[in-house]
Amino acid sequence: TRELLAAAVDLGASSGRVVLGRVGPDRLDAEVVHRFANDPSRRDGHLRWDLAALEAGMLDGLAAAVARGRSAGGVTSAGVDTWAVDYGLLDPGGRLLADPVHYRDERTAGLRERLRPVIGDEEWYGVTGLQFLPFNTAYQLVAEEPELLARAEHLLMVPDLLVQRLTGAVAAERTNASTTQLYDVRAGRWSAQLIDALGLPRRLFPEVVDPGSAAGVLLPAVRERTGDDGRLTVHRVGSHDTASAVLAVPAEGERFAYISCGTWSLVGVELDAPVLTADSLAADFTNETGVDGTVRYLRNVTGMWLLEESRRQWRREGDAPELGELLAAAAAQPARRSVIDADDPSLAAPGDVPGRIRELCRRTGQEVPATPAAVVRCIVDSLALAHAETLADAVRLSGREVDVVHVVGGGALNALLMQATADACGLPVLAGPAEATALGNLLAQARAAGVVGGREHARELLRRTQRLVRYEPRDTASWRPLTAGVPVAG
Ligand code: LRH
Repeated sequence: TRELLAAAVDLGASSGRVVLGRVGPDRLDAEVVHRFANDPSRRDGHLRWDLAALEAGMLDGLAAAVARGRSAGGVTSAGVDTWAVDYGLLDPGGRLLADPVHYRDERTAGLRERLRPVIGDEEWYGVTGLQFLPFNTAYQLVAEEPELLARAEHLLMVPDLLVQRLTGAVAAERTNASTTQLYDVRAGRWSAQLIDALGLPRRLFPEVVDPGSAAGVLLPAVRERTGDDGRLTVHRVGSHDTASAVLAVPAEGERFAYISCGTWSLVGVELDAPVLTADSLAADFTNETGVDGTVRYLRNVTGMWLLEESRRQWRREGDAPELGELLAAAAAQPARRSVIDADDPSLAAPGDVPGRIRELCRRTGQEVPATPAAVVRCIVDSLALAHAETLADAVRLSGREVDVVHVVGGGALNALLMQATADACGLPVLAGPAEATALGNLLAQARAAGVVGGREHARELLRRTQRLVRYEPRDTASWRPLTAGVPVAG
């Protein structure tokens, strides 16, 4: 039988990994061969990603994958996925003009309101179907330094930038282009109308290409650095990490919801066509493009960011409990003592998240969590509630009925959060795989190689090969009153 040996480069907001995958008609094995930190920092007035460091991590990882794969027949394919929305600008020689600015930078503050008279909400939503996240690419471009825009020949999203470093190819992978708020979701191309309305140069936006297409072989210098002998081809995958994650949801049929639970919790359903109704706009649901042109109908919930950033704060304060320890201590705390709006804007920027959570509890007249364990309990309960409310909205707005909630991503390993989510949703949760983004990345490559068939086949393969944990809803009734009465900050 045919098998594919492929590398998935998968970058998250706080770390990156390169996974060596072996995919065949009856197997899907993935091994992390390299992990590296992703440490954005403030430079030249903005919070920025360090692209050179990410590129170095990617190259080290590819070298490790190539070395490891040599005895097994050789790595013949690679793909790159990262978070969405962020981009870099290239000069006509293909050089990066500045490190990409992080979506959590404050440069887009207030832009949604300022741009309303230029492009109305209905018009914008009608074309793109995209939720109005404060950091959408369109807002970032309006906030961009005019001098850089004038010098730029092309804009590339972060995964496309990394593919350009590997192959020299310049193109916009479709799933990630759909997160820019400049992409026409029904026509399946850049919206010249929106680009012109914002006064952006049309030349910036390269050809849109599909997951599964070949980007090219490695540049000579990259070949040398990674040890590839010329056999490896870089393929486009669902380069938006969430597109890759949802491809790797091990669902059967269509009566399912998913939560891609990492730094963000992306909560929704998979549809064939976008929902562009006034109710959907009012609920700020998004219609992102998936692999195969599916629609990810979802809303962003502030996910494990709250836990990640709290732990960074505790480390800064010199008190750094292990994650396992923290969760065990949180499990021993009384449930739902204090529940906050996880999506409160005050929690979005890096900094003292535990302090801000305490402030929200104080403002809403709830018990103020005094210890890290109590803060973590508050985070878990608040996320479970946000999961349930968003899921109910997704079902109501799309008309899609669901029997099960699939949770993929690192959060699937958090048993406390999974049980609370099952309880709050009143539905069984099927948790796993945790490495869904990397697996979805590999599966898109396996399809390009003809080793895996359609989406159904990919998911069936996942069900056969991945270990899933089932959480039955237990303590559902006590969530109901809270759902109606959760104190809204303000
Ligand atoms: C998750 C994610 C999400 C986007 C956000 C910027 O990693 O890609 O889908 O909304 O990051």
